[in-house]
Amino acid sequence: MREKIDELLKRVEEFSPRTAAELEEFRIRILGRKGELNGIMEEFKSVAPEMKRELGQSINKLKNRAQERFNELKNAVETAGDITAERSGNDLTRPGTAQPIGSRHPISLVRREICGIFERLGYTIAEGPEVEDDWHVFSALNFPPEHPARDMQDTFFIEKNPDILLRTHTSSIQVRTMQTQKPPIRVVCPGRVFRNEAISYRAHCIFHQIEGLYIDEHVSFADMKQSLLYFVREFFGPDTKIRLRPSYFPFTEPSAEMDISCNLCGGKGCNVCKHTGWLEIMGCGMVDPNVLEACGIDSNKYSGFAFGMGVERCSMLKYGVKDLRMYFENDIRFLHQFDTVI
Ligand code: 2U9
Repeated sequence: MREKIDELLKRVEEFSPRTAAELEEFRIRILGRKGELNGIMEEFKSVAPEMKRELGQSINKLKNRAQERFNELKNAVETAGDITAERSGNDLTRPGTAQPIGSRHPISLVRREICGIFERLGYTIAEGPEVEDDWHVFSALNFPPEHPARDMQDTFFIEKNPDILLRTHTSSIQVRTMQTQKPPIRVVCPGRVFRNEAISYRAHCIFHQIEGLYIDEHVSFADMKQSLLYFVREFFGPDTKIRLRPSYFPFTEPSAEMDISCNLCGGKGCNVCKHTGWLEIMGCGMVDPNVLEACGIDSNKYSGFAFGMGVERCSMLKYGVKDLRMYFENDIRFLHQFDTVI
C-alpha cells in the first residue's frame, strides 16, 4: 500500500497535460468516483489497525495534493490554450491571422527619400540639438542684432541672457559641422524646427526642414544649380524644370528662391500653382563669407552653396496634400494612404 501511495504521488507531480482533454482524463482516472484514489481508500479499509494512522495521513496528503495539482494544471491549460488541438485538429493550410503593422509616417518617407538622393551625390547626414544657443542659430549665420527672427514674436526662447532657444532652422547643424570638419564638406541636415507661428493649413509652429551645405575650393553657383536640378528631377520626376528668382537671406549672398514647374498641370497653370505654372520649393545661395569666417573656414580659399526646404511642403506637393495639419493629427485614415510607399 505504501508503494502504491508513493507511486501515485510521483505520477501526480510529474503529470503534464498538453490539452484540456488530457487533464480531464487525469481527473477521472485519479480523482473520479471509480478512480485510483478511491481504489486506495477501499483497500485502506482492510489495513491492519496499527498501520491505519500513518497510512491514513499519507492518503489524505495524496488526495489534497492531487486536487491541488489538478487546479494548478487547469489554470495552466486555460491560459496556454489548447495547443495540440490547434496543431493537430485544425486545417494547417488555413491562412494565418494577419498582424496589423504600422506604416512609415509620410514625413519620414519624404525625409528618407530626400536624404537618399543627396547621399547618392556624396553628401552625408548630420544632426544636431533642437535646443540651441543664440550664436549657433543667429550670430554665426550673420543675422544682425536687430533682426526680427531674434524677436520673442518669432522664436521660442527657453532662457534669456544668455539666450537659449528652440532652433528656428536646421542651419545650426551646418554651423556645428563647419566648426568641427575641414572642407571638403558635403552634408544634409534633417530635423524639426520651431517657430512662433499661428497654426493654419499652410503653417505650423513645429515643422521639418532639410538643409544642405557644400563647401570646397571653387564651388560655384552653377554647381548649386546643377545639384538642385538633379535633386528635383529625382524627387518630382525627370521632366521637372527649375527657375531661380533673386532673394535675400542673411547667411547667403547671392541668394535665390527656387521654383519647380508645376507637377500637376505640367506648367500650363492650375489652382495649385495659382495659374503661374510654377511652385516654390526651396531657398538657396552661396554661403556668405562672413558665415564661413565665423565658423573658422578661410573665405579666400573656400566657397560653398547652401539650400533649405520644408519637408511638409515637399510632401504636400508630391502627394497632393492640401492641409499641413494632417501631418500632425496622426489620423490613421490619412497615414494608411502611405502604406504602400516604402
Ligand atoms: C549655413 C549657411 C547657409 C541654408 C539655407 C535657405 C536658403 C532657405 C528655407 C526654405 C523654406 C527654410 O523651411 S524653410 O522655411 N530655407 O530658404 N536655407 S539657404 O543656408 C545656410 C545654412 C547654414 C552655415
